Amino acid sequence: MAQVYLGIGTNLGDRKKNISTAVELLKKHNITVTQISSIIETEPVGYTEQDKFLNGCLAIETTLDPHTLLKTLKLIEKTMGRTETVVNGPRIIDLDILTYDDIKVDTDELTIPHPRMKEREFVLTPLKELNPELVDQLNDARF
Ligand code: PH2
Ligand code: MG
Ligand code: MG
Repeated sequence: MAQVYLGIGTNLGDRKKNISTAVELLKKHNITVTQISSIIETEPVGYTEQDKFLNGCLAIETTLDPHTLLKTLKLIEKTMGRTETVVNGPRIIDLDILTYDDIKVDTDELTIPHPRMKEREFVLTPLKELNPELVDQLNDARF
């Protein structure tokens, strides 16, 4: 079983419901959700002309390899009605792989650890709540 941290974000529609729907869909795909952080309201970063987000982090356990997990997360996003908009733009749900055990992945489709997580308070604050040691280690060589 791999120990994985996911970032979750939403700023369209019923944001609270979107978070709980995504958690239910993860479970339906046989992904074990072991921890859910506090869900915080955050100002949009990157593209600022959009509504505030709800953000949080999830700890999950899965037998899926990183690319299969990514495909599953994209499928869940699509199932929930996500469509492509502008980069960093509004989204009904966003599920990002932050870390996967302590492995590194660098392909066209996927980079692990998530390349922008270190600069994003909306990721670091909830992640710190779940695993403060991990956040402290983010500047170590293995990340
Ligand atoms: N996600 C982005 C871009 N900007 N801003 C906030 N506050 N929360 C997000 O989840 C977020 C963002 C791209 O994934
Ligand atoms: Mg994202
Ligand atoms: Mg994403």
